[in-house]
Amino acid sequence: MKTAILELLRSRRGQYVSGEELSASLGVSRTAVWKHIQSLRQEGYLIDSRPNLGYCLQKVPDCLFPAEIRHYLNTKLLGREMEHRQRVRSTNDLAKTLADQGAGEGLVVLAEEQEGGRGRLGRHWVSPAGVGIWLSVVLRPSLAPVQAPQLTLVAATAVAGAIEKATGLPVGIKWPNDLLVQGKKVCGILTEMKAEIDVVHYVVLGIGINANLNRDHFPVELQDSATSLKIELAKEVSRARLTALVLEELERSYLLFLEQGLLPILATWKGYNVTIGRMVSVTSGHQRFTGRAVNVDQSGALIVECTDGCTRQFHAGEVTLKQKE
Ligand code: BT5
Repeated sequence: MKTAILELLRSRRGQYVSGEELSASLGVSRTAVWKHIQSLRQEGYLIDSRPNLGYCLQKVPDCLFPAEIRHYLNTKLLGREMEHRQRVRSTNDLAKTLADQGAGEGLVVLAEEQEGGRGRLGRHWVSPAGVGIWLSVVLRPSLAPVQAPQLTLVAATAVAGAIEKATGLPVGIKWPNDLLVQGKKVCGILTEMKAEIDVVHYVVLGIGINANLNRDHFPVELQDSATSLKIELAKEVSRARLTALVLEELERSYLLFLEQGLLPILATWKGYNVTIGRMVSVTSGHQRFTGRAVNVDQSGALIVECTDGCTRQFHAGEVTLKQKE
């Protein structure tokens, strides 16, 4: 009902809609309308009310409420169901709990703040309140578990496209899961799955986008390596609009991947590549290799011609780009 009231006010933005009209067209009492208006105000919607005129929506908050995202969203699968929280430990953790309880493919979990946002290998992901896009998507692809990491490349390509469309900023992808703007990390992706030897039960794709963070939201040690869209654009972005765009691009890339495999995704991925052709060092397990990254193959693995003369294939790992020669 609250969403219906919001939509009606939104469709007449800047105009006053009488309590009488709201209650008649939605089939609830005027007291109920008033209670929902109060609740919307508590969520940050600026709604003016005037005697004899009614209610007027003046400002919507910049938040990740499902109603705000749906307003822009044009998907069939992703975001049909959404769970929003003000604060969670990690959206990936909540998404996994919900997936364990049977959540369907396409569920999106969003949070304004993460207290225990995670990167790969248990690393911390800085996720302050009200300024980032911290979300996780539940997928149930019929894939072999070894193919699941390919979804990281699918997601990276989709998010890079969404950010470029929304902001015009040039985005680079550092294999496998970092999105960079001006060489600094603006987004990270964490792909986790529940699987048995030969079957994936579900994949949770966690996406963290530094949308409106200021420099001082980052701890000092990250201030030279991390950035946000706001820092790069010198203005804020609409998080709800960007989230909708991310989900649309992700759905398109995911369905293409399921239908045609990684090849068409890789073609787009290569347009964002900042890894191939560069001298890199790759940490994989406890080992570290140095060499020239020469390709990403059809399985999504990074191929490196190492300085010891061996060509190696990495399915996972941490890549550091060396200074350009
Ligand atoms: C990642 O790991 O880049 C994956 C980040 C995924 C975050 C999303 S948010 C929604 C979902 N829920 C979660 O709990 N996680 C996902 P990795 O490649 O391991 O990079 C982690 C490293 O990036 C850290 O060790 C820091 O050096 C750096 N870092 C941490 N927070 C950052 C931030 N907000 N922006 C840029 N760099 C950051």
